[in-house]
Amino acid sequence: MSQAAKVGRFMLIGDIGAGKTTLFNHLFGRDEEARKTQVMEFEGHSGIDTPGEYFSHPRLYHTLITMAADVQRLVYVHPADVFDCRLPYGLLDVYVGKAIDAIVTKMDLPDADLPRVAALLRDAGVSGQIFPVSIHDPASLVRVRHHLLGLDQSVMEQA
Ligand SMILES: Nc1nc2c(ncn2[C@@H]2O[C@H](COP(=O)(O)OP(=O)(O)OP(=O)(O)O)[C@@H](O)[C@H]2O)c(=O)[nH]1
Ligand SMILES: [Mg+2]
Repeated sequence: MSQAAKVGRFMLIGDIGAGKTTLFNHLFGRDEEARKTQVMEFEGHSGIDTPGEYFSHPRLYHTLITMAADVQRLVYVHPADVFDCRLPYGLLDVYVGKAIDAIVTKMDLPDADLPRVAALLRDAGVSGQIFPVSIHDPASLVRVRHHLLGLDQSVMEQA
């Protein structure tokens, strides 16, 4: 069984510019600058990256909700320097009984405030793990990769 099959598929959701694609590219070892995401992007059976518009425009929520039903892990991506959170109403209902994880991006920014953002995320219904990351901190990305892809450090180094 592949690693992806063992850990299940994840889907990144979050506002425009939260850092989803940057993270997605790093997770899959792509050293390229993120361009604006226009459509759902699939990485095999492991992961789905979504455009921020699906999250920020209520008329597009149904697309996220439909897709969320078909993934094992929902991962909410939120920047460390943004102190409001608008998780779409109903999105979490699809996930009753399942953990929803969060990734707090841009921890390198001067206004980053992890405790404040973590409290916000818990209030919004994030029940699973919260991972602080920065693209400038490779160790933070290793932890997330391990969690989402089930890959350990040695596998990464070989890749
Ligand atoms: N300083 C800093 N900037 C970051 C980090 N991660 C992402 N960014 C920047 O944030 C901006 C937006 O990143 P994207 O990955 O395109 O954001 P997105 O969530 O995919 O946005 P949409 O595709 O519009 O939904 C880019 O300029 C990234 O370089 C980080 O860890 N630190
Ligand atoms: Mg994107």
